[in-house]
Amino acid sequence: MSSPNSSIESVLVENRVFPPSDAVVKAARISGMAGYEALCAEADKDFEGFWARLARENLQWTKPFTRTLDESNAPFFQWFADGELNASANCLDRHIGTPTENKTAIIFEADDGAVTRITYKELLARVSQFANALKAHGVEKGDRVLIYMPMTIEGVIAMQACARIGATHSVVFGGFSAKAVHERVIDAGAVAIVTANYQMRGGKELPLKAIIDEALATGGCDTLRNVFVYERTPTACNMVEGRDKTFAQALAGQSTDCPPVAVGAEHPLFILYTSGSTGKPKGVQHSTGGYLLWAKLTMDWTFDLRPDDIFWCTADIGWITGHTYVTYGPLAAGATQIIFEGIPTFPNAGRFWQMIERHKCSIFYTAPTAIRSLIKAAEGDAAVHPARSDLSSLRILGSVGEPINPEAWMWYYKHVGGERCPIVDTFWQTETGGHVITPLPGATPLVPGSCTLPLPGITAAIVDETGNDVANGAGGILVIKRPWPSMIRTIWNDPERFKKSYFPEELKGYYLAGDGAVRSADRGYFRITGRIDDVLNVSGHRMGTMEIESALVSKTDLVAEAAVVGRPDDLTGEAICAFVVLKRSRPTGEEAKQIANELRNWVAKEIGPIAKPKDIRFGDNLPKTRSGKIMRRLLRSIAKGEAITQDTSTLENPAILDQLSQTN
Ligand code: 6R9
Repeated sequence: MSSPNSSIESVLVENRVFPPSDAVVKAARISGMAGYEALCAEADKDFEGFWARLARENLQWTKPFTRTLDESNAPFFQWFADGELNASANCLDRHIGTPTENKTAIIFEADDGAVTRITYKELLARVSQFANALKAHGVEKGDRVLIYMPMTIEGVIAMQACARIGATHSVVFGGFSAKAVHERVIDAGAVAIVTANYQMRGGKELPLKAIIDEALATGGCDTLRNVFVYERTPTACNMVEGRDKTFAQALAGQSTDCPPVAVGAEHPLFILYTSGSTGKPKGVQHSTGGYLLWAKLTMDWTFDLRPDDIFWCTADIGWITGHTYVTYGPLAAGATQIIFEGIPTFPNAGRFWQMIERHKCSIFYTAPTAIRSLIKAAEGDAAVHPARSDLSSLRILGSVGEPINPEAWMWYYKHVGGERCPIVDTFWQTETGGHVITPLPGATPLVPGSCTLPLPGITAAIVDETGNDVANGAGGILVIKRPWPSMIRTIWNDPERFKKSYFPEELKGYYLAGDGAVRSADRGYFRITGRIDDVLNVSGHRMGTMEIESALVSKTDLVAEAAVVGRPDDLTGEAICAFVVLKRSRPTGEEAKQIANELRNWVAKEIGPIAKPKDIRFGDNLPKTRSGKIMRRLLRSIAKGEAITQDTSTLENPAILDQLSQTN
């Protein structure tokens, strides 16, 4: 863990404050700071009673729980453990027999603009039918199913169908490589894969099934029996006899009625792989009860959801944001939501704004990186400026994935929200399951660039390296002191790594988020200053530096050694910069460019295109201490183009710094 203070150099003083209007406060579910404080006080006074009340009010239990929190095997906390429920029943069946049953659950807009709508009742029928297809192919409660799907209604159906029969899904983002899929099939011990022949993005037809074929051809996937292929486009794909079935084949003759399987509250609803500070991605395991409670509750709290809202979270189901705020939260809350297959810049960079107008979106939730790229596009071309679209349906805006810089915040507030819509800057992680630090739209005065205050019951704090609280205004390590219902339960197959990564002994048993943060001196508001471990955040996507390094050095014919660091980037937040020592002499000029390209493509093949380094620099060696440790702090300075001011006296080979400063 590097010193959090290094990332707090740019402490900005932000004086602008945007309190919610009286009308917004009055209409809100959690109304004003008094409403927020009342919930915090309730959690303070009776922590378990607070969560028990909310779990009873927000979820339908087939067997009520009698015990709220079990801390006896900390940090493997258990919530509502003797209760039973089904997540899919809590998202779908609960609405049947209520006016919501005929409400539109999903408005799907395809890449080419075609729109499909599906009601709750229809969605339940389709989820049930697919669940029956899974069962007919031997998928059982407790089995793992890997999902590699485009953003479609069928992606949500696949996830919900797994939940319905108690199978644990593991969604892999459609941009990940065959190698990444292969590793995840093996680590999760998946018995089935749900995929599509192709996906449509920006007018292009991109293969998905071919990547699955490549992954499975690698061998070693002994648990895998079936591959289900949704035919997204009419183009044929390779089908393996006995193993592969199209959706049409699998669904033929299956009933649209499938009773949900009750599972214990701690039953793993899903595993989602995310990057950590070692080369191997971590399978973050989430529960059913606590996770679902959070998904539902934060729809109500953070988004102040109302029955007539049209909710749109632009995240892909391959990320945690797509799990909680596409597949589970909106459905559990009975919302109408928009799902978009394509990309924000096709057919032009006004697509998001045009879609908000077209579907009368009222709550819009996206990532700073998307906002920044759309600002750039709008500034260059008035035709794609949000002012060209009628955005009056909007009432709340959200941001997630990385810190939002105050300039982007102000633009979002002004040009998208018409200075009328609160922005909820939601801080959370794959591991937290849902929002943990965020403004509440009808309560919290907003400060650009700050995620403001923890949700009620979330004991977020900033501490030093020994776990002691630091004063407001001083930077430190972000922790959460007490467990909460939707927290990560373990790392699949690696409980030791779970303990070490998230509950290091020196931090008194607190949950370590892995981010640095600072609280403002006046309001005590949190501002996230970035990761303090070897995790990068590029366009809101998490990537481990070690993961990229391992990919580079796995090109054994060429690469001897590699070190990867992040550097700030105006558009993507952070950019990946790789320093590489080749097994041959150091290339320069055209040759260096060519090899750099070859290595970029190699990384895309090993991990996925999102992991491609932006800069690759070659050296005869890397800057190392006499004991052989790579001095990453120096590399970070070089990547930023800064003059080296650090002490280089322990450096074995100072001449190397000049070499590495040269770009290709
Ligand atoms: C939900 C999600 C988690 C990391 C997290 C932090 C960064 C997310 C943020 C934010 C500042 C916000 N992050 N939201 N930083 N402000 N509102 O993104 O999960 O992919 O696991 O990433 O993203 O660094 O630790 P995940």
